[in-house]
Amino acid sequence: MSRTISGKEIAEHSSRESCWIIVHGKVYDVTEFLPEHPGGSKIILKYAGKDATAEYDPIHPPNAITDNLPPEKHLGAVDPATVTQVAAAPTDAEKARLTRMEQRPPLGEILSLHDFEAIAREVLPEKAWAYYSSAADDEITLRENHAAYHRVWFRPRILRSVTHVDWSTSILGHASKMPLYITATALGKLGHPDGELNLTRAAAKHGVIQMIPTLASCSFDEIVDAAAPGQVQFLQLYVNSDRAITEKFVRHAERRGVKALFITVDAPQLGRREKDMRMKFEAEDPAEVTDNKVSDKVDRSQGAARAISSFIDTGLDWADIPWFQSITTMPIILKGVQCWEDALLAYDAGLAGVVLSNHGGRQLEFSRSGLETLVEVVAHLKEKRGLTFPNARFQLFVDGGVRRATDVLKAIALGATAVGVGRPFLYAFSSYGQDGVERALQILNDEFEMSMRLLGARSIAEVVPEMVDASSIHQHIVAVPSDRLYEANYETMQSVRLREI
Ligand code: 173
Repeated sequence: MSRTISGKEIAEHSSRESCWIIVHGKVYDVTEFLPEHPGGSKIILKYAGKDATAEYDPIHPPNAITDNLPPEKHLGAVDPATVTQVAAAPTDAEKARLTRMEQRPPLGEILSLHDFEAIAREVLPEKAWAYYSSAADDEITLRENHAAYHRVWFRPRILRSVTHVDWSTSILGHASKMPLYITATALGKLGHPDGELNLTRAAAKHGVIQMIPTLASCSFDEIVDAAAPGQVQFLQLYVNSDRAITEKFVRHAERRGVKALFITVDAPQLGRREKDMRMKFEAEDPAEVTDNKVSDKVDRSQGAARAISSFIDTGLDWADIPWFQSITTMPIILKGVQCWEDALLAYDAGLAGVVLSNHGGRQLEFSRSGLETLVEVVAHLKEKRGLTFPNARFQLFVDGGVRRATDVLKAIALGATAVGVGRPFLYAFSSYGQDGVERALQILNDEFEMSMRLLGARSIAEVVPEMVDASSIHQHIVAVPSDRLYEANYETMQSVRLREI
């Protein structure tokens, strides 16, 4: 029974006892849903009796509210004549940000993936930058992910007639123009209104594969619908404690043509990302924050990510693997393996591969880089099972810290089938939309052409272990030369800010 409801009536329902909110012009009674909201009730109560659309959009797929609330809680449409749109006046900081956005350099001046990161830091909304760039604890693993690539050096070959070089490859049996894929990252709309669709569209144009995140801002179906005919997409899966939800999602994904299932296994609980956590804390009601007594109630554990991660099953276990194999025929890959022992278990369980990853340094601090793990996995799987890599039956992937085609080629030489790239594409679309992602892919493409020639490799098959010296890979303390990521992009960790009085 849909009716038109006045802003005045909605505003009367602004408490825990009766809580209505407006999302996209529709009015919902969320009173009973408050305790169930994965992000906690407090954030909803902040918008009780008001329009919550702007807060809702980046964090939820469009159908989240309609799927979760029973139809009788869908009260009707708001009468637009009765609500004065009190668009909050932009703060000075926001005005300055919008000016910086206007001042972005033209895309043609962007020469490397580092450049996107430097620009993103200037132009992203504060919350988006905090969420995307943050990593666990002291962000040592975040830095190590990139630094590990500095410890592998090339042994190029010469006089090999490199007029024609081809860096295309096959990932889990699917053609890819480059030995990399766009890996899953959550909450794309924090950075850009089109969110993950920027990635889908750019991936189609450049013939690379996108891994769809469980926690995308766009709905799964929107992302699949945006794909070009024949475009290959993989799915990253966070396993829900309610296995019926996971089963439905996986079956649906397979029906919709997704080609592989990457189960995230390194995030039973989210790491402490203090940059993200502080952001949320600072965004709380100032009255709560400034009153020391009340401030104890402020939940500091809730960054953008932690707020929506409570559904993830902490009980996930090796014993669950056969169940996944029973509900899908998609190849299954574990994402977040960090030692050879687990890679071996994955192989023995009949899985299609592993992503050697520490989740972009966002989970366990002092996890080693995927690149370092790759070296030990290749050695031990050879010793224990006689496997050689790359291997079509059991594929190794690496992600974290990749910024250059040379980084990718090092991982390929050491046995990876392909490498995942995440943040650089987030920074590219947050700063320039789809065009930014296309530019990033073009830059990588140009870097591949040059690097293959200089390496003396005419095809990916010719990028062999002998082309790299990885003898220092396990050396964690090395003299690192000056590095733009350290000096230009990374901030020092924020410390406590004194209150203004
Ligand atoms: O790294 C992340 O931020 C992430 O994977 C995540 C997990 C749960 C909710 C949102 C993001």
